Amino acid sequence: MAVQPVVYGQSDRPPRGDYARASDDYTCAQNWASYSAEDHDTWRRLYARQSALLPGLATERFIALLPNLGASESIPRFAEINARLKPATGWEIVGVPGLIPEVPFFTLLANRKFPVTDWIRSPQEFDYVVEPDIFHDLFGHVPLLFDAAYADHIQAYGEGALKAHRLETSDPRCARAVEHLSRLYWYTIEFGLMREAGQIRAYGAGILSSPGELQHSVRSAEPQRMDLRFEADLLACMASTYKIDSYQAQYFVIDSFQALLDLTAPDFTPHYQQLAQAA
Ligand code: HBI
Ligand code: FE
Repeated sequence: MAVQPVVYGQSDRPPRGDYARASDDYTCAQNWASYSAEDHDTWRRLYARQSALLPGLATERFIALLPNLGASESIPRFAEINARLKPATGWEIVGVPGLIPEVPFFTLLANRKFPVTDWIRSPQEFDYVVEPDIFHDLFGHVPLLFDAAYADHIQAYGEGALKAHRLETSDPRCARAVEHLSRLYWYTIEFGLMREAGQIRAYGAGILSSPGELQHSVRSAEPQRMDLRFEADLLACMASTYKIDSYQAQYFVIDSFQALLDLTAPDFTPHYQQLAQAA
């Protein structure tokens, strides 16, 4: 079935990926032979620049797990990563042509399948690419899938997001539940900070894959940094809008992945009802 292309947030631009080759669940096999020498060189340069910036800015846990990607001189093969990832936390990465609709995205996460865009940015986009490419997804998201608590949280997010989608379509008191929950994803999995040995460190994929935001989010005096510890913090996070094309004005700081898993374990229905009333 030729799937409908979807681009998150930017409806006026054709999507980069070739959605015609994706299957019903939006996944497509990684065609490793199709990468050019220029593609591999872009990966090598992105990996070298970003990994040199990590010490003192990224969480030690991320730095320790990064070598699980295997290749730094060329684009990793998904099958080789999966040979290590599946036994570690039961996850596997699957190729996708780019951003996919919410319910297929949540369904993959709920089944411990992490969607990884299979194309890489052009050399001209070295410093910034509008849609997440393979470097953002592999370098930013995949190393922490080797951490048990983080891996459990991401699956719980997928299951919770499918529930939020059911709730917002069946219960008017839970209006915009998916949007509210997506903000939690944004402020943790994409742009989250963690307190580690009393220091602020980054674990969000959007920060870890960005040369500028890694420094800004951890060192700059500008942004607000709020604790994400208690239910009130969770509601504040889910009530906070975000920007997709500039540094965040605020960040949320967790104490550990286990603490995030515990904080988000209870039923979110009351949170959705409270947020729908407040808006
Ligand atoms: N699709 N491939 C891909 N990767 C994402 O990170 C992604 C997506 N679709 C939707 C989405 N993220 C977020 O908007 C969800 O929180 C809804
Ligand atoms: Fe991402």
